[in-house]
Amino acid sequence: MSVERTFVMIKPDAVERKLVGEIISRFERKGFRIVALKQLRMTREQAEELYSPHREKPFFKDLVDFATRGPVVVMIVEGNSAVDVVRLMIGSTDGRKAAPGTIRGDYALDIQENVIHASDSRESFEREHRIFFSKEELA
Ligand code: FUP
Repeated sequence: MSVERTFVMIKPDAVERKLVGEIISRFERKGFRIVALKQLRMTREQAEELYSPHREKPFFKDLVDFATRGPVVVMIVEGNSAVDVVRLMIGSTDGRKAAPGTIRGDYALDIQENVIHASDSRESFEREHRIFFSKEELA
């Protein structure tokens, strides 16, 4: 087991629905440490960089519109195997197919408005967290 970090973003739909506390609680109760946390409104440039692997997909513009329509909460979460364990906790991309007990399985019914994002690899974490956090913020 290795202690590592992952990047998590609570999306505008979940902030609108006042699910922020509930979602952060799940990570804390699991045993993760919240290393850094803030609420902000993403710029289009930040959203385009976050979703840059999907730049050529037909849903890219819609996704950026959605991600920038209101505030999001971004955080860095730390603990044993954080990348893989947090991905298990958030569930499958499509809320209709995500297993009950996962965050998307419990709170989402849509593939785009699916409540939460988490890095899918250590490489993604390295790229994604730098969009929102400076070195000084990673205490
Ligand atoms: P995930 O890693 O589970 O967030 O899913 P992906 O990296 O496959 O997709 C990134 C985001 O694109 C998802 F959160 C939702 C969005 N998406 C769509 O809006 N439409 C699609 O058909 C597929 C993904």
